Amino acid sequence: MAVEKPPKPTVTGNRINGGGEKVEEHVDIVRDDGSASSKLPVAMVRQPHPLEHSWTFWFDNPSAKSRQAAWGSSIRPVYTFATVEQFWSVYNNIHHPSKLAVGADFHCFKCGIEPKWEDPVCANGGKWTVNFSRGKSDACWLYTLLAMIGEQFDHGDEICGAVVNVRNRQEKISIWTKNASNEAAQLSIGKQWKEFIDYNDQIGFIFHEDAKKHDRAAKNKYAV
Ligand code: MGP
Repeated sequence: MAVEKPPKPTVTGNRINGGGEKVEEHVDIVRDDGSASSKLPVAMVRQPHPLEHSWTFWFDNPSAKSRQAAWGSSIRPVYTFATVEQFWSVYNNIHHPSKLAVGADFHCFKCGIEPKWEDPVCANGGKWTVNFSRGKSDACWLYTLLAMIGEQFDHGDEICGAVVNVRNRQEKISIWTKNASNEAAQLSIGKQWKEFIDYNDQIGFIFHEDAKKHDRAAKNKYAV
């Protein structure tokens, strides 16, 4: 008499069939070093991954800027994202700083905070700035965004957002913070930022209050 064999477990693609029972799709999770993997249900991996905060990209159109009566009247919110997936869907479909027109300002600020000195959350703040020659800031811009939205800063609550200013000969990336007088928090942010973007030269921190009063003559209050 022929004996029926028990169903044999099989792995087909990423569908694990234990033999007869309900099939659940899994994906392999491989460690950084490529070693042993574990498995997570596909449904779990496909869930959107929420960020700690929602963030808004803002763009200032340089052609409108030259005609504008007041600074800031042409800054526009472009897109607000709240998940990792939404971030990449935008980032992968927009120009990076090297491709933006001279004069453009591109901002990524926590949702609800306008990228202006006048915003009440920014009013007592300041900014750290790193300068690059034209076309050289793309990688730093991405690493800065990832560090911010990924909550890598110990004093992340202090951060309003970041901006890249595209100018004739240079691109400047700045991180705007809330309480410029909180020296310890500002120094921590400046030091960590340099590590995240692998930047070794000194960077300076300007209070918005000083920028308002002295424009380009405003002096750094902190340096790291
Ligand atoms: P900027 O564009 O931040 O600096 O500010 P940049 O790139 O060194 O200067 P540019 O002339 O090469 O573009 C330029 C000027 O814009 C400032 O001196 C202010 O007059 C004005 N400005 C900039 N910001 C960020 C603000 C702001 O938040 N509010 C107001 N009212 N004016 C601002």
